[in-house]
Amino acid sequence: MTTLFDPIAAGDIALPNRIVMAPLTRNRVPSAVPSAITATYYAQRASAGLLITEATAISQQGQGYADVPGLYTAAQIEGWKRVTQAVHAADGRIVAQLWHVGRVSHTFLQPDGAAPVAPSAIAAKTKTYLINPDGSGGFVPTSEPRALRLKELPGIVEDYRRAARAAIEAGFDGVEIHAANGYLIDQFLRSSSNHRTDAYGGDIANRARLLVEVVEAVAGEIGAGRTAIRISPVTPANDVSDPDPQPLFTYVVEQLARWPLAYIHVIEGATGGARDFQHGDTPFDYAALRASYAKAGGRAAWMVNNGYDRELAEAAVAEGRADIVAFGKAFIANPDLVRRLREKTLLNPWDTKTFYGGGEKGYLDYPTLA
Ligand code: 8OZ
Repeated sequence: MTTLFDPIAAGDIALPNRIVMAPLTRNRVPSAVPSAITATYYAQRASAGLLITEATAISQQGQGYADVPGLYTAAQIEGWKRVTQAVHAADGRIVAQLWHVGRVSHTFLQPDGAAPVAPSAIAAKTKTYLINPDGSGGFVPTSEPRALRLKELPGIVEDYRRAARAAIEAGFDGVEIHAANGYLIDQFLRSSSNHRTDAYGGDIANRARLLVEVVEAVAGEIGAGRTAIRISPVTPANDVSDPDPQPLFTYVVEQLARWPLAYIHVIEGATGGARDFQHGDTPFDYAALRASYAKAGGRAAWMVNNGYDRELAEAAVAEGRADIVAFGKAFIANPDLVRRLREKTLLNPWDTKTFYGGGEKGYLDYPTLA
């Protein structure tokens, strides 16, 4: 029987166990340049089968929150080198999550104070997080976006490609393309946020076109075996929805089967919320999604996430519903989560007050077992 503690190959990345640290935004990276505390935070958690970085902007236009990192300047690449070196010195593995927020942004963060960009000029009823000059933080409504022009889309794909190259230069073991949680790629996928009438809007193939082009560019640049992707078929995060997610995401995974990717990372239900969240009367069928991927020839590891505890994770892997399980909040509070799951010890509780912003408190000071 397969357990969480068995090794697995995720494409070209060899994982010593199947317990992965989920990407977690922490808003502790001023000027978007990772620092010594970023390196310590990830190195503390290096016993994970794999670390996925917090969402990391591929361009300034892709920035949507205060004090989140980027991968588009030389200083950012140098900052990430400290992180990957510290993780590798601690025998860990780490991939960078590549992020363009699309409309989930604020003019305050955009180049020249411009409007954030989106598939269509439809504002998200959601908030972003900004930090005031005095250091205090707060959530504010996102700005009105403008629709991307057709001729701008190759430039967005190019920004993903360049960021993937930068990730390899910074020493990462691979990248995870963030196509979840109502950010740019997901805004194109879902019909609530994509009202385009060109080749990137309308039917499913058109709405998935940007995703497919980004995967093709990134996999072509750094190798499919170092390229992964995260999707969230039903999440309402950041005000996206689609009345018919099953055929949409079936098409997406059938397309993803074209490349021997590292892993497919699926958020089940509402991100950080109910696992059984659904639109209308039909529950989303994750087993059918995985079967469609396999039927199309997909061989990447299948990673699941959202509200897993030890029992649920053990069962998912033992019963073959997943190859790998990503843990979020539990990894914030338990740097030695792998050991604690193995030894079935109690977990430290997390402190929601220190999730976003601040310094070492709630970041570097969670205790490990003696
Ligand atoms: C929490 C706060 C800010 C951003 C996501 C990148 O949901 C995020 C995020 C989460 O994917």
